[in-house]
Amino acid sequence: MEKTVIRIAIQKSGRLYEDSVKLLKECGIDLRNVKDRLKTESDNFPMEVFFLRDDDIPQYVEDGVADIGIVGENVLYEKNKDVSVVEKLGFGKCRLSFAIPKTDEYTGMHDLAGKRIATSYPFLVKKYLSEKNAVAEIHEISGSVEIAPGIGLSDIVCDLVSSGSTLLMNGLKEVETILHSQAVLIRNHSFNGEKLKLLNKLVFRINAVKKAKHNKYILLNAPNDKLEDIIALLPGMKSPTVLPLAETGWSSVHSVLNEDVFWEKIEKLKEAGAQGILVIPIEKMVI
Ligand code: PRT
Ligand code: ZN
Repeated sequence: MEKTVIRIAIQKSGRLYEDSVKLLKECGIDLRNVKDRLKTESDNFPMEVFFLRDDDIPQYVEDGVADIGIVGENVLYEKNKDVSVVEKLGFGKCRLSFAIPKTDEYTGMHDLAGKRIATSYPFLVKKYLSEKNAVAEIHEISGSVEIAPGIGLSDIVCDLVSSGSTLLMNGLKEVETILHSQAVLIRNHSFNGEKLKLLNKLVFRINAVKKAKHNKYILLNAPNDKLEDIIALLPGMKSPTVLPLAETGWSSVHSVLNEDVFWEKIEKLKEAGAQGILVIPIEKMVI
């Protein structure tokens, strides 16, 4: 019987490529000979990897040429293919926004009425305009959208923004966001059985990697008379680990802290008498 493999489509080169390969690696999936290949496989996980243009990934996954794929939500929703999102991946973050010349005034969507909008996302722009009952002329262009107003091709652009410096350099300002986007794992609808088990295995590993990134391992020394206050500040995975130090009257406390509350907790721990605080990144976290 042929061995079941799961086929994943990722971007061949570009902004999502490195993070996609890194995520697979962090999930313990080593890829053979990645450079300049259209397709490769893993030696230690039943997976084949196709390297494609990001725009083609939703179609390949819908057709079942690939079982799963990693793509930006911006591309996924623009292509509007029949696939589902399995997991948000936390990288490739950006937003799709309208931008206008920086000297123009903007009071709301009605200011866009009757204007010419240059974009690589005609489907999403059209949908947004119709939701807002606004009518404008859409000019689809495939790249360098931000130069369109400067050369008289359009009045407005709708393009991806991350730092905002591209807009700034082209004399534009962001006025309204229509989509917040990040890379997502998508899947074809129609597989199950062994292949679904492989997908679940991958998702389990992705979650362990994601959780680890949001948490830090913390070690600290505490005088025993302050132990109670310090432990109250620390959640741990169940509860903190407390070990006696060689020096009498002192203990070592180990715990896991979420990065959202990290700095605030560190300050409180110091105030409560903690010393020698060490913070260590966690590689994987399975609860
Ligand atoms: O060749 P292929 O078709 O695969 O790649 P591509 O050129 O279409 O895409 P690529 O590699 O540029 O981007 C892949 C994905 O990365 C996008 O679909 C988004 O999901 C995500 N992403 C995240 C971004 C950005 N951030 C981003 N800033 N994609 C593009 N940009 C561009 C934007 O278009 C604009 O030109 O960066 C510029 C703005 O950046 P700031 O930082 O100046 O605001
Ligand atoms: Zn593309």
